[in-house]
Amino acid sequence: RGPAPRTISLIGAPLEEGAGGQGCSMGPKALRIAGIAEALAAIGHTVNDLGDVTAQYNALTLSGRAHNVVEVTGLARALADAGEAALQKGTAVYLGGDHALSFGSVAAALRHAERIGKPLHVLWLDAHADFNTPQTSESGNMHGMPAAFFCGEPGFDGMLDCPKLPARHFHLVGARSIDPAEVDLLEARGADVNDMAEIDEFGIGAVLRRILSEVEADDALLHVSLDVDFIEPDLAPGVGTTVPGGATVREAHLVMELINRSNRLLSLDLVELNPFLDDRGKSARLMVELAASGFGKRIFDRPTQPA
Ligand code: 4U7
Ligand code: MN
Ligand code: MN
Ligand code: MN
Repeated sequence: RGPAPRTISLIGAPLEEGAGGQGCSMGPKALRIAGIAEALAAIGHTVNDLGDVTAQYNALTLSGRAHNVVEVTGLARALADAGEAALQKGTAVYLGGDHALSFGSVAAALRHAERIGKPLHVLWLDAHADFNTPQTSESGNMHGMPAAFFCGEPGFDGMLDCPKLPARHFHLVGARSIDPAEVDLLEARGADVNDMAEIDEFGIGAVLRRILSEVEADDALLHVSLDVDFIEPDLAPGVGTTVPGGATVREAHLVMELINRSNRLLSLDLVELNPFLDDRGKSARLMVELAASGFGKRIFDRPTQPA
């Protein structure tokens, strides 16, 4: 007996202009080769792969430091529209692409939640907070900015339209590399920051149960954003921004299994996979396994590896 069947749309977002180096544009293809559609279908879900979105570029400049704002905005707008349409039919899984695609995927979730009159919470599984603005960013890389955007920080005028997420609905888990300006902003706005020390102290299950109980109490929908660098670099090397001290395979699985049990998942980002840096598809396959756990694949369904 599996989970209740869902209609899941896979939407490729081959964005790499938000990251500091190239390679994330190959992420959607690598996730498809690693079997994302097959893994979700095997659980009993109906899976429609909508292919990759096509960006429409328009002139735009932001003041401060923000590289490739035209490319990021073009992709994010197309993704927000495609995602919004997909959410009317069920669940969306975004195949990244660097983390700047979440400007679009979270915009879609916020528009959908507003339309059906429910609050949204966002679970951000990441070594980083991605809470910089063009004014605070040292790197200018827009994959470090989406959370500041959708929580309503200034500096993103003209990019795309969506309702704002209250910062207390932004739940960061796995953090271990936050810039000083981000620390101040997160604190000032009341975001829910759960760093690796808290995971070590209380266990990731306790942290997730507390977050999911807040989602339940709000009768809210949940968008989950999974950055490859949430995981320990040796276990998931296919990412450009590794930080030691990440989640283990079992911790990451438990998070996804608890998300499945919560039955609140609206949409999921699989982001920052850089196949150019990966070790024989290892990180791509792990991301697919984690996504499957989020949609009800059970722990005793795992294959035994041949010697
Ligand atoms: B990722 C950084 F300075 N904070 O803004 C920045 F440390 O999507 C990193 O989480 C951002 O991988 C990392 O450039 C973005 C840096
Ligand atoms: Mn990130
Ligand atoms: Mn990160
Ligand atoms: Mn990264």
